[in-house]
Amino acid sequence: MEDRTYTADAEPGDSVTVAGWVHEVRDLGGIAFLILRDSTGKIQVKFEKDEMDDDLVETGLGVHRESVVSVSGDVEEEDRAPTGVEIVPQSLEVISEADPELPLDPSGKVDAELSTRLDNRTLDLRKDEVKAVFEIRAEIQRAVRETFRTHDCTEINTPKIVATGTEGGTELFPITYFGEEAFMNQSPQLFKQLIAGSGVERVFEIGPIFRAEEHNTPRHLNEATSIDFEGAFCDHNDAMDVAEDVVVAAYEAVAENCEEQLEALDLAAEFEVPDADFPRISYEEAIERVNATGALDEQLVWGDDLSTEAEKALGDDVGGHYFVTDWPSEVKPFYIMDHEDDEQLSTGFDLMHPDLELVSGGQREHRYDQLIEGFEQQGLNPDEFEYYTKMFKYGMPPHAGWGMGAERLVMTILGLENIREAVLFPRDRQRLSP
Ligand code: AMO
Repeated sequence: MEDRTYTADAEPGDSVTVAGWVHEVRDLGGIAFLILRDSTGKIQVKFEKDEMDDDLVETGLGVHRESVVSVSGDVEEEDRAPTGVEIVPQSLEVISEADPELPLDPSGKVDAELSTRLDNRTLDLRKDEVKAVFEIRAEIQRAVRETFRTHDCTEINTPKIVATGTEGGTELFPITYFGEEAFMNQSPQLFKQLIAGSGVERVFEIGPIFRAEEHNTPRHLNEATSIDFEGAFCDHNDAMDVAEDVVVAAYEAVAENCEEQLEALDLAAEFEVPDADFPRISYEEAIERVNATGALDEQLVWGDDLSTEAEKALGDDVGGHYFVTDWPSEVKPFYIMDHEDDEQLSTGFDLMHPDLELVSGGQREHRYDQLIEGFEQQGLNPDEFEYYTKMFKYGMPPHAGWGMGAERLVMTILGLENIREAVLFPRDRQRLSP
């Protein structure tokens, strides 16, 4: 829109045209106010009924909340106005009139259920504290990208329609691809490895992953955003160092650049950047610590995966961010390498905060014969993965990497109770639109 001024830039003495949404109309009798909101803030428009054109007053005060209007007028200093300035209007145009019956109250005075909010995301995002989550998410993604660059990583984009899954056959969404069965990709896992082995060496991707999870929980989505790292000539310890850097950089960026958003979320006073050097606890120690808490009915034994209850007990015991390392080989996927001196132990690791899994990764099996063996041990047919395995015959360096859920990162940074709060349009068991 030509010659439009953002409300935050309106200075006393200026003649401006502002445009945005009608936040509120307050009629006090002889004087009335229309509060106009745009992406930069709010401004008060003053109507002195006796001194103004009747049509202008009638249009300005008759307009429904959340209608889109533009107002032209003079900006004046006014100490009593919420932002210290107000506009004395000369003209007002109703660009898009809103229905007086709103499905939710964007002023936030009336609470709405999460499902109502998600059904009406456009209106929901008009609330400062909701908009703040997505502005922070954008800042986190910016900081993550920049941190990867400091680690010499190249950003890549890999296919989301694939012929095979990698993270266990039960969680795949099948689709029809020109008459043949295909799947939505669960992870860029195999592609990022193929690129790390190409000579590009260090790569990252921020993109969608699709999981046909049976769970309908506050921590699972059926479409999530995965932040993936893969580095040639890296081992699992190097990969953990990169994960730690990315997480700390995300917190730092929020602390430095999102003060206003933290205020809107009422988090400004308590927000803390975690110290790097997250503890690295072995799986063996983790199960001993869980057992020692006495929180579980049955003691964990070597080889058990950590259940939600076990993760909760461990999170309560350790607190903050910590890695669980040296998992039993059998609970980790075929592409994770075992320790050289102990085949029962893998180089796989998870990063937890404090009972939510944020990251999983490890060093990869880059030796062709061992890789094929791994497929067979996991009951997978290596022939179906020939496009992947054959590249291990042409010079594959040792490499390591990880995947981090972007929504889980936002969720833990902001202490959100439900992962859906961190997604504009979540996909879950009940929700396929909007
Ligand atoms: P994994 O399956 O553990 O590992 O996924 C990595 C991270 O992605 C996030 N995540 C999810 N977030 C929300 N909803 C889901 N349904 C969901 N599933 C996963 C979690 C999890 O820690 N290929 C490996 C990674 C690697 O080794 O590089 C993988 O996908 O935060």
